[in-house]
Amino acid sequence: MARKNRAMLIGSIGAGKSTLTNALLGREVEAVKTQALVYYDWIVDTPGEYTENPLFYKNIMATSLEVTHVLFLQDATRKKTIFPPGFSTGINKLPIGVVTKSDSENADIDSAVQQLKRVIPNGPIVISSSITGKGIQEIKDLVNCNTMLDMREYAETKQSELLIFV
Ligand SMILES: Nc1nc2c(ncn2[C@@H]2O[C@H](COP(=O)(O)OP(=O)(O)OP(=O)(O)O)[C@@H](O)[C@H]2O)c(=O)[nH]1
Ligand SMILES: [Mg+2]
Repeated sequence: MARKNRAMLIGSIGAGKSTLTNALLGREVEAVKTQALVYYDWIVDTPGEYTENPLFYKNIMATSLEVTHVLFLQDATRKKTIFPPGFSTGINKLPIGVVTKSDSENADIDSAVQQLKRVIPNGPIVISSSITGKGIQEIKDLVNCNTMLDMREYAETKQSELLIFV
């Protein structure tokens, strides 16, 4: 499918960025540790170090200029978020919050959603699993939206429990 919109994935080491990249693109390979920026079709996958170490924030900002959307991944099995509060407001691109690993028996989805609401004061949040495929279509559809209003209308029309609009 031809896409003009592009997404950059950010989040902690092991949050599931590369596994989600594969799920979004239908690639049947196992993710290995990401060492540098990787460009696949309409996705830019980043190393978790970019989000964990503020010294790399300038790289996130510079790379965001190449995309239309930034996906903020929060691992549902992690108690804490490594994103600073309001982080999405410092990046002038359409934000999408993504809760990853919702399939895990250790997942605390409500807590992950609460964490993301603090990171993304305005925007959609999708509850996902790259293993079961939950939320994958919703993420693709949101990346096809061109404005915050489009994303909001999509979330309202979809009426899915996997999709929250803050
Ligand atoms: N249960 C479950 N495990 C997942 C899911 N997505 C990723 N994982 C596991 O989480 C681990 C890390 O996944 P990666 O995709 O490599 O994480 P990453 O964010 O790319 O990590 P870095 O490249 O180091 O920043 C792997 O063992 C994956 O199998 C998921 O949806 N459910
Ligand atoms: Mg990776």
